[in-house]
Amino acid sequence: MHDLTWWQHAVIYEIYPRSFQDSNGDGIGDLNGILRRLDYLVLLGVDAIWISPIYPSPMADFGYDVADYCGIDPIFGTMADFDRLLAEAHRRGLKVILDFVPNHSSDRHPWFQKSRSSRHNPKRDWYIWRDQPNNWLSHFGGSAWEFDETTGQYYLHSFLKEQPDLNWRNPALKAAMFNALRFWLRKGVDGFRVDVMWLMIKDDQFRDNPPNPGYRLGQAPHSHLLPVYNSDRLEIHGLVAEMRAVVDEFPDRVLIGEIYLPIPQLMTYYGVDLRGANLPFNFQLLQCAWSASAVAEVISEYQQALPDGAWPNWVLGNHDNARIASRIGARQARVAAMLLLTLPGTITMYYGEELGMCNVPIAPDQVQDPFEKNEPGLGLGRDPERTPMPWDASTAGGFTNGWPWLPLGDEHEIVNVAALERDDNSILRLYRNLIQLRQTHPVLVNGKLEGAVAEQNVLRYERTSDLHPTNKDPFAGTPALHPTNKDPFAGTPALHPTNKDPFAGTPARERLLVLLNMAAEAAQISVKSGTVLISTHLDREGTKVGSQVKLRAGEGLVISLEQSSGGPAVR
Ligand code: TEU
Ligand code: CA
Repeated sequence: MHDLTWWQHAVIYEIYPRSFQDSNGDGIGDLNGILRRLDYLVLLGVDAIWISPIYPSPMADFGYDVADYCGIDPIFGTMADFDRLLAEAHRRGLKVILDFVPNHSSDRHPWFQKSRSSRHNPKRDWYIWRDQPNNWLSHFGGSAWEFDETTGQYYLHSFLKEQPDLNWRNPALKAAMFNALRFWLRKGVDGFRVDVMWLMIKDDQFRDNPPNPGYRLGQAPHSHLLPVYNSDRLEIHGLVAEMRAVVDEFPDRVLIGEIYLPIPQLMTYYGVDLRGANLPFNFQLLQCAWSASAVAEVISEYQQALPDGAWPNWVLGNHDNARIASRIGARQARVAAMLLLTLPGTITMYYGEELGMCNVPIAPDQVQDPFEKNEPGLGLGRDPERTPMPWDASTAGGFTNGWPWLPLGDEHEIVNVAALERDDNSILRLYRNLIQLRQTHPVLVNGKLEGAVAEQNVLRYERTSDLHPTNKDPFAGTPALHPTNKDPFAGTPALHPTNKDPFAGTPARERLLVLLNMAAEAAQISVKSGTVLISTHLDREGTKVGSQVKLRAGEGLVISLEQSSGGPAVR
């Protein structure tokens, strides 16, 4: 994988900092807590951590309301703590990605304080003020407009009223935000996950949104309208390209966009000539039904829509969505792990997924999430997937010496890091082995994906190294590489002088078959002969399979297929 940039072959691990590890007994996770757990992450095998916002914040939306884009909230620690965490992560070969929240600030941000103070304040236009509201809705319920007495106008807030939207059409605001990016990039931060990238620019005429004929009861209230005029506006792409250019002022950084849009629109965020986001987050697996045919369709659709040269990525969970083990059950969570870690491109996982962690039920008097407080009882609240990481079986799970800000689930007595580390068959072991497999078989990262078909309820695809998924064939026109030759270019005229060999140390041509039984019954599948590299059950490694393979209920296999007769394949 030597010719790939680090983020292309990375497994990114999202840390919700309030819930990962508390170091000072206040019941809230912090930077020194993350520091303490870096070695756990190294052992797990991930390449990068993305930390949800740690900036100074009144915490109306737990950090997604930023009051200073260049600071650290005391709840999480100090700037010195951050610098130490960054250095210690880098020392261990871990990259650090920060969350950037450009669509809105906190209403306590000094910019907004000035903006709301007078219609003539120079910061007035850094936010979006109107004499009259239109019909736009807040994602967290109610109108997206709030009347402000002082100056007698309404300001826009796509989320809480404590999160006024910034006006990205204002050049001074834009410059200030780009300088905030540079502040962190200069420190050595490896990239950003950009919050609600597709919402940053709104219609300049503030036209009303049309009603959504597809709205169904129980859906989030803002789905009453189609977000035609306040999301995914054409001008966003120029802005994303500018943001990318700022990130590209520094070598080897990554720009990731949080974008909830259907595949065709999502793909436009790679930008003209791929100068947009390096990775527009692909949330397909969060949203599709859990059946072999549905997942096969999503994989094919995503692959086909990927622009030439665009790097794919897959996400299995995040702090806004129900945990995968709760969505599909403990057994299928292992299948999901194998799916995730055998798909092409960059992988993002959410803390606790490696434990098969479930949503934790939150009693009404324990609710923290403002979304649940605004729209109670619809099941929209996000506290259940944000509960503390269970490190051991003790009362507070080793997360804190104090009282955890959200409860740990009862199951944490069994489902915790210490217990799963002792169990050779645990999902934690499965995650470690799959991540390792991905590292030792680069074909899983950048090989071609063929198939993606459903046979009964078994999802089947192959990962093959004969063709690069995006660059066509990296070796086209070069002599066949010998599988045992460590340096494929030794003794040959200079080949691809700028490209290192992505498959060095692995056979020249690999064919891995992935079979994922997404049903609760066993299944029998016809295959070519090969050797099992890994089973979700962790008990068949190295066994040979012939013309038929039996998959147990909820079993997934990665099989290394034997090459067709005549020895190593010649391209
Ligand atoms: O979420 C954006 C987003 O789309 C939310 O509306 C999401 O759908 C919601 O959480 C319901 O599931 C981002 C952040 O990830 C989220 O945590 C923030 O609350 C939100 O932006 C505002 O910054
Ligand atoms: Ca703390």
